[in-house]
Amino acid sequence: MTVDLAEVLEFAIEVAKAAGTEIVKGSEARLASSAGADEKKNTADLVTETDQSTERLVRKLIAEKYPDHKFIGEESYAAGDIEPVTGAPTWIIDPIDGTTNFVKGFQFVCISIGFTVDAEPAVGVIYAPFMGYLYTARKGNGSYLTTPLHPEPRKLPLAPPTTLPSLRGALLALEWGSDRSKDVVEKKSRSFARLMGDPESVEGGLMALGARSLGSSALNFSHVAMGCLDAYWEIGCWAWDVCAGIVIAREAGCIVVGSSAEARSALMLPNFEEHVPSTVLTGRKYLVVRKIGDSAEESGRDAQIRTIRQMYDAIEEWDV
Ligand code: LIP
Repeated sequence: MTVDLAEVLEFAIEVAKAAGTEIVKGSEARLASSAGADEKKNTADLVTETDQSTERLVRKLIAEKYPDHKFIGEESYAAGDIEPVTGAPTWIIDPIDGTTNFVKGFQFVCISIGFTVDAEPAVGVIYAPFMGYLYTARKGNGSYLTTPLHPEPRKLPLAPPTTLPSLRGALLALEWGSDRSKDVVEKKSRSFARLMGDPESVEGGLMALGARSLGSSALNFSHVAMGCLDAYWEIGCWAWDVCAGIVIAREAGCIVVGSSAEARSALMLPNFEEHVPSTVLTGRKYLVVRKIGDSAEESGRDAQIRTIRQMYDAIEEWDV
């Protein structure tokens, strides 16, 4: 099946806008009725009627336009419709990424629409309707952002990439996620402590400049693509949380890798991005580092690889 990726992107933007309208409408209805949210896995993993209605809308629009394409969505998966990622053209959707934010009325909420060909993310659209931020990317064609303040698409990253000589200058995205079991919370806490801690008193401390938790994996990827976050690490996300973000980040010159073991073996290869196993999309472990500028001491690409190594030296992983 041949796929016109430019057409897919245009259509994905239309779908994202329709989904955005549904999300805003859902939010207004919630505020008027003070509706609650249902728990999925536990009290830190929520779903609302708007997650479900938005996914139904998106799924219907895609099925009408591309009846032969496969569909993987967070809420369809939760309802037992479990499709694996194969080589077929596939839409991978999170109707609301940032459901906790949605429930609380915190603005970092988006629809994330990814599209894969040969199991590789090829098109990504992320639309944050409360902020009016629209991120778009197509493999090989760069990634772009439009906002209410700048309605003309701007190429990402938004400014020429600066150097990043050490983690001390890095603003990181780190999330608590929804798995709060003892082993996971302890490994995460120790990892956070090393990334953020002062080496004078924290063993292995890298003392990063700061950390943010936007509460949306897709928006964390997008902010690294913009260049305003330096890196984002999380374990536990699903393909629908990251598919669109992977395209947007890679097209903005970021490096996206999976687990530490995968990243370390891939980094040994000369053109490693071509060799990064396609399990990155579904591997549940993600590290993304922004495009970095060249310095007199090292190329931007070497600085990205060094940053990945430094972060993975500080991080303790676990099996999901
Ligand atoms: C969320 C992610 C977030 C992660 C949460 C959750 P949801 O997605 O985007 O980064 O920390 O565990 O997976 O549930 O809002 O679609």
